[in-house]
Amino acid sequence: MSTERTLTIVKPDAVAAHHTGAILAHLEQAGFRIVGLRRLRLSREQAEAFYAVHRERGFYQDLVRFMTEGPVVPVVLERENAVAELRRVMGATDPAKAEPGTLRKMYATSIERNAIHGSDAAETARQEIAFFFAQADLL
Ligand code: 3AN
Repeated sequence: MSTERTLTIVKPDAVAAHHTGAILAHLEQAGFRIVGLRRLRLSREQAEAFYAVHRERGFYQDLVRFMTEGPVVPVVLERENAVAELRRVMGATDPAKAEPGTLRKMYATSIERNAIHGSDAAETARQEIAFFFAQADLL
């Protein structure tokens, strides 16, 4: 398995709770290299576009409201098998179902306010990285 990149976002709940540093430290200790990092507040249009795949789901508008309520920290991560490894370290979408020691078990408070995003496949990762970062900013 060769080196791969994926996108994580420290979500507004975890940023507001001052968990950004702990989450990034956990990811670095899990073998990820940080190759791009920003801090920004998503506009409604940006959040709708980022989550367009969930447009038809009942939770879509709530999700957009949550993701725009405060700053987020999008981060590009690199390691072998990065997409799958991030999903493993993050834990299940619903923190009640997340394994002990996973980031969502530690920091999520509900299925919506679940602390961290992780790309779900290599192609999604490419699109999501391009959503936030210019190639020249990934070092
Ligand atoms: P994941 O973030 O684990 O890939 P997705 O892609 O199914 O999960 O969902 C994207 C985001 O939508 C989740 N991180 C969560 O914030 C929200 N979400 C997913 N399912 C629900 C649900 N049943 N109710 C409320 N919010 C949800």
